[in-house]
Amino acid sequence: MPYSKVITLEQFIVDQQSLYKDAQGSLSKIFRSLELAAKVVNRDVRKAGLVDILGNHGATNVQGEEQKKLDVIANDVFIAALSRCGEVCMIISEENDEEYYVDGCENEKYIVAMDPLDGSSNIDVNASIGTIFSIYTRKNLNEKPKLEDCLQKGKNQVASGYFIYGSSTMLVYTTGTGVNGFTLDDSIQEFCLSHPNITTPDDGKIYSVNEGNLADFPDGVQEYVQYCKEKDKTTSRPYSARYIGSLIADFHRNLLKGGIFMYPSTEKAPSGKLRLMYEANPMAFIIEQAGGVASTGDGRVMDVKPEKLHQRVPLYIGSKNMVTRVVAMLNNEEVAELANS
Ligand code: P6P
Repeated sequence: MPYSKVITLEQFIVDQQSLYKDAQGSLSKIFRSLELAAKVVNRDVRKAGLVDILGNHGATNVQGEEQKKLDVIANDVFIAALSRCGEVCMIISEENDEEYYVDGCENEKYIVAMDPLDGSSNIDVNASIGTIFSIYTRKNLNEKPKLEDCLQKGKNQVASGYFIYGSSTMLVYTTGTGVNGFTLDDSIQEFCLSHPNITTPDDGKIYSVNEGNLADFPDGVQEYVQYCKEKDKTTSRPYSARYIGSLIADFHRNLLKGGIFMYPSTEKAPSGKLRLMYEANPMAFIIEQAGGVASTGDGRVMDVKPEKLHQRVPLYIGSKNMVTRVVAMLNNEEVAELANS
């Protein structure tokens, strides 16, 4: 593509900003910081095998998971970049036990929740990993920022997105007016618009779940997994099982091709494994903007009122008809005749 046709992330944001009469460019500054941090993390991820940054950091995070060195590096890089942009008052991170208050930004209104490096168990085996972020605004600017300002329902998000460090490095995000994807052109170090107006098919032929936990799943999920495996040409079954063990990679493939990702409650994770604030909600905002559905099994993900920063929820997310079916099975409801899903 001649570079005269290329739309960089910067140009796209400026063009979009002109759509909002009261835009002062604050969100644009946050995106520029996220972009810079992602380029730094991308550089470190790409050379991870060459520099002694693989292996465990020797610490564990609030989740009780061993922190990989890249987890810690990514967390530090994103916090530094977001702190420097001057628009963010608080940062929530999977790697930090508590909310992080940005010095000198007590009067700013933006809050960022993030998983700085999701899929960290895949770092040492060169599988796709990524960064997930979610952006909110504080409602009461007359008071100093506090924890309660963070605990907002996902439907209050002003933006969400993810960087995927895969066979190419991409940014996929939404600000509530559709979903767009940008691919990093290494030769000019610019994220360029490559996937405008992403929508996800109502039906898909891919299901993503860790079937090793099948015996622990709720009955409705076991029933749905069995449904996915049945032979029925009219509904394109059996579906294909695809599970990388990295939410961003599984989500991204299903977003583009159609499919469902499930992380149900299990005996080991009675509330599910994925975190509401910086995994389920940001992905839910994207999938809904792309025409899909995100459910906890009991209701819409973005309607859940968070009680704790690192709260977990079961997650059923993807093509509308596939999620609708598994939720109906979970709730022993008659499955209305859906298109082949
Ligand atoms: P399991 C990665 O650690 C992660 O948080 C998600 O990216 C991924 O979808 C999930 O855990 C995989 O969990 O229990 O199937 O290994």
